[in-house]
Amino acid sequence: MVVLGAGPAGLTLGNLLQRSGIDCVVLERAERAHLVTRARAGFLAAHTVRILERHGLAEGLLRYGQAHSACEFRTEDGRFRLEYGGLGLGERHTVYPQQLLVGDLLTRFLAVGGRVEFGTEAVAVLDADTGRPSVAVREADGRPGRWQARYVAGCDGRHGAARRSLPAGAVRRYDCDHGVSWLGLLAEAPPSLDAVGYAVHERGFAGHMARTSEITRYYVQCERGTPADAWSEERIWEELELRMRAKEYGPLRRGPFVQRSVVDLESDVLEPLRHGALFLAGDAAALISPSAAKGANLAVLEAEMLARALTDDLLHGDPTGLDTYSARCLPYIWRAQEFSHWMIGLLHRPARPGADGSSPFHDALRRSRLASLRTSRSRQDWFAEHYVGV
Ligand code: RFL
Repeated sequence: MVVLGAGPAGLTLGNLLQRSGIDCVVLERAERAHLVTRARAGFLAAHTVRILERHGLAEGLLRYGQAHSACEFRTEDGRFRLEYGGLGLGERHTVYPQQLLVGDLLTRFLAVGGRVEFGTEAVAVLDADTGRPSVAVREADGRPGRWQARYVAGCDGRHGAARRSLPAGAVRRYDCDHGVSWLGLLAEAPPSLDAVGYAVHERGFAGHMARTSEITRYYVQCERGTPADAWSEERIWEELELRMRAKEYGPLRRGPFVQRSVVDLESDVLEPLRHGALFLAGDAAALISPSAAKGANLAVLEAEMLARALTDDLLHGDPTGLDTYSARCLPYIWRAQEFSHWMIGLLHRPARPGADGSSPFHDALRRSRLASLRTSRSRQDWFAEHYVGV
């Protein structure tokens, strides 16, 4: 079994296969040091924690992760707080930086005899529609190489080789560009509030999310095409304080920004998540905008489903799970996409003044959507269930 990519999807899958006694190698383009320092996600759903716990992969996050169960909306109509841990299914997030989770998964995988080829870039998946697929790679020393396997798992993200290797017409891609961009920042500063902060402002969205007691993620909506280094630190803090209405609700705790990137909010889903012997999981299967923190959670869910299906096939000769893998994953993916899309509409003023959907009418709809979330208990329960659930 060859797994492309050592992110949450590939490493969860690798761990589960290796423990079932299925020989597998993970091919990873990056070096190990890069993997375990690459900050991305942080909010893990209760279901994700249960999966990782079930397979003995949750030690680090249970020890160091922080339970999180509230969010605060700040808008032109005032602020309100949702204690979502007491709503819906009564579940909470565990905040645990993705790079720490990846580091834990990697350590466990290597400890059970798993093999990761770092610095090895998959170039193409070949002959996926035959019984003898292979992966053409560029080895760490630059030389070409080839790996043969019974099955290949494409867990190498949206720009990986798995997607590129799909022949035209083999899968259908549903995609959406939400027309919104965020400047994503990691500040070396303690969180400023004990909740996720979502600010809707006429100048654009701003977000606050705890990562650890010393690191906080912030987002500032920016114009499409803005370079990540376009704004000075001072300007970013001023913009954040303005949009988060710090004068009314309290100052932000400042610190240097240790990472910046611009994220264009885009989503897509491939259907089906299989082409012959090539299976897709995680961002390679479906890209989801970070507006509702679903990507890493879906990656772990799909990895568990794929691991079970591969185990049934390879150890027990039962291909049913592989045959139904795509159809079983897609409802979860679409449900997460629908909620993320709804969140984008909740948090942003219409993106392109004058373009379709950017009318005062739509702005008023957004305010009404926030008002019903503020006042309707059934709406709050619905929100909580989808916000923490997968
Ligand atoms: P990853 O993590 O991108 O890992 C893919 C791996 O494949 C490697 N790779 C290759 N290796 C070999 N050959 C090739 N040709 C290769 N091409 C790529 C890469 O080096 C990499 O190591 O995909 P995976 O495993 O599917 O996991 C998906 C998640 O990483 C992603 O969905 C989340 O980070 C999304 N996301 C969030 N998800 C959450 O569940 N909760 C959050 O709070 C959350 N916050 C976020 C996020 C994503 C963000 N960005 C980067 C847009 C916050 C941000 C800013």
